Amino acid sequence: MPMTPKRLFCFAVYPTIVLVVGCGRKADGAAEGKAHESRALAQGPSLHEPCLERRGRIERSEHAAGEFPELQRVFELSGREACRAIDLNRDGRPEMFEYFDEHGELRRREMTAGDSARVEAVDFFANGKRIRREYDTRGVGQIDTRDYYNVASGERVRRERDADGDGKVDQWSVWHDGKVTTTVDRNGDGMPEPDSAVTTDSKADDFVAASKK
Ligand SMILES: [Ca+2]
Ligand SMILES: [Ca+2]
Repeated sequence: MPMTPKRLFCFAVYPTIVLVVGCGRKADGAAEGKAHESRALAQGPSLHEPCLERRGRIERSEHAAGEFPELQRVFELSGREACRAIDLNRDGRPEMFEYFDEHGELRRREMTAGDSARVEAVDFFANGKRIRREYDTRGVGQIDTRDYYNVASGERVRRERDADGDGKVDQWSVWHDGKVTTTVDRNGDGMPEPDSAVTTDSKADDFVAASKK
């Protein structure tokens, strides 16, 4: 399932809204640098890092109705919280996983896709600040898109994307002044064609389709 603006919104602002509105597909009305680098983005097959599968003590919180756990926190024997699984839409299954480093700082956040357990986006953090987001926009268990963030401002600054899924970057986007400029590699030489540059409003987080070669 493609990443929609609504799902992206849920993912982006979850920490402040999760316990207020929830996110997901529930039908009850709940809110659901090196710019020209062409290295491979592939990973997988599973992008999920074990959380509930880990050895440790699991602490559950129950929501008001008492039917499903909203939050399952996994603690190591040392007492440190290793990760947590969050059921955003209260359908009994977690849509989000968060992982913490030895200092208790958030280091990784996964978001699953719709009705499946497949991970479709992963945020990476350093000292609690997001530095990168990776997407599996094709739903095949491989990262095809990476966004990079300005740590100080929290704003996204650039994107590398393998739109045709051959493992090589073929699109480069740069955010600037509320706009985003994207260039593409049409001829497969690993470099963007200068006349391919397109600048659009950056409000919508649409993924640019692959160019024909
Ligand atoms: Ca759920
Ligand atoms: Ca490619």
